[in-house]
Amino acid sequence: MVVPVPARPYDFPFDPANAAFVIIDMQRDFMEPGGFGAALGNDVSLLASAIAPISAVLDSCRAAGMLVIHTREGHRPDLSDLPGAKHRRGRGDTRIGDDGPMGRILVRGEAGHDIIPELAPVAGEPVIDKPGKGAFYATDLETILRQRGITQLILAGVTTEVCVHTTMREANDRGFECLLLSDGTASYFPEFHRMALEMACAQDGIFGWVAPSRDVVTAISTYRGINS
Ligand code: C5J
Repeated sequence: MVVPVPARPYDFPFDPANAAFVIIDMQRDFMEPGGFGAALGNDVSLLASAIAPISAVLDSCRAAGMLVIHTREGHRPDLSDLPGAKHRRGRGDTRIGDDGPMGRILVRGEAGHDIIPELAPVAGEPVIDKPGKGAFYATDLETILRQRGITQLILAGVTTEVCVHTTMREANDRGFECLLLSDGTASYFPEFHRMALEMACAQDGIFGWVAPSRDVVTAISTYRGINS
């Protein structure tokens, strides 16, 4: 059943039964001081605006029984999945694998790698650990989505122009319809955030759709009302 969501560049033909909410990298390493984002010289407070919109959509999706997927960017403790080309970039004092206030930077199992408590996964929600920016690269995300018959992705998380965009582009080439939450994504660079949203829906939706969280929440409520 399709519940249209007002979106750019035109209404998104939302089909909640075949959609997943994919929350990208809402990890302490990006959101809090002392993690990977801060090590690269960023003001991490700029990402906080995404938390409440994501939380609102997350509550709706859970209530509607939709598939929710969380991703985390990070590496094995022995860094065997960390390409030198990635390791060498970012020439600050602290790099991936180094010790920081939340444990080793961007390493699986460390406190900084955890998803922030406000958006913590619950039982049954797959958590995809990814070594790259895109959530499809070197993960089983596509298998999980295909097994569930998912054809549409509602994408949220950080950062808009890096991991969210990379994942949207990978998903687009795999035939998934993607909607980006305009307020449930954020960047350390507000201008990049704005342009990343523009890029997604330019050219009549070259990569997909963009809509605010409230319109997705309303659509999910409508869907629940029809199906109750
Ligand atoms: C970055 C991400 N920005 N999750 N990762 O390095 O966007």
